[in-house]
Amino acid sequence: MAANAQSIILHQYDISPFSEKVRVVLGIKGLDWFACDEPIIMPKPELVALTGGYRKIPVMQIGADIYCDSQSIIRELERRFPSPSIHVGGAGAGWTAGMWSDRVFFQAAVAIIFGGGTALADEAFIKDREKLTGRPFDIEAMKAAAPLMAEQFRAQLGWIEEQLGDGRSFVLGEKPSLADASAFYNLAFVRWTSPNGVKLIESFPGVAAWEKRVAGIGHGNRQEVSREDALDIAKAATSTEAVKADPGEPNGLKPGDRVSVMADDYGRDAITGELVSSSAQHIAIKRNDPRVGDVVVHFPRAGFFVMKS
Ligand SMILES: N[C@@H](CCC(=O)N[C@@H](CS)C(=O)NCC(=O)O)C(=O)O
Repeated sequence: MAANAQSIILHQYDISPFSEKVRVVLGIKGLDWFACDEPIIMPKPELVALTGGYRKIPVMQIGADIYCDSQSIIRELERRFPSPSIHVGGAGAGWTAGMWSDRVFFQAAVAIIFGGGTALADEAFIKDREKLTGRPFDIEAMKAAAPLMAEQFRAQLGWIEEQLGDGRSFVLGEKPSLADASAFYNLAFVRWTSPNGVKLIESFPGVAAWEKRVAGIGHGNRQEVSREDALDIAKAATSTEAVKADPGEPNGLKPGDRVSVMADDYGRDAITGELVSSSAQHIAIKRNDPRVGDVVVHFPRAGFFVMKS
């Protein structure tokens, strides 16, 4: 069946580690979804038409609702498709594991991969990532730091090994959860790109066995959709997000306000629109683009700044 306004469309690329986190969640839930492959470097005109300037991967589209950042995507998948849940023993542990993996563990994995030399880092890629982070992508410095970062990566693999030490199958118990998807994707990234990193992973037998179990979950049922078709679906659809004020909003923001939203780490492009709904964990803003018409773009709150504009 072709993709339509109800389909899950994941704007992604295959060697994107954050996409792998979402793909494992799609696997845990056994969902049907469409992969819409995006370029690894800018320009990404179709993606930016949907998001209003957010360029990172992954982004999920369902009709005219556009979810930026893996946190926002997974939160929405859990809301729309609650069973089986990606939470085991309470949601906080999964989100907290996500924040650890996305920041500290990811930085150690990146240092191992690029400090060890990888074909991924050609000139165009390096220039693109310098623009993304606003900092030099200094391969020589990464090579010099690689031994130190190997210690960091190993120490964190060791935490996973300790967590699995009582013989459990998955990080939080007998069922796979967001904590597994989060801990796993950095290992997948290392496996795709870094033979030295793989040796570190395999020095932990419990981690290596768990990694195989998580890989065995799969990615649900994947089909492909083109970027043009994804844009046509957005243009023809209407957002399903209801207007909702948050009485606890700390800065008095309310529906109808014009706001800008930006990531607090890298890729800090501000996306501007009209606030539709917000809570402690999400903000949804409406914007218009000639190619896709009215869309509602969703972001997490943790890791993002919202400013009145
Ligand atoms: N906090 C974001 C991070 C996403 C991220 O850094 N994605 C990488 C690829 S996995 C990226 O977009 N790199 C730049 C690019 O692909 O243009 C999330 O959780 O989705």
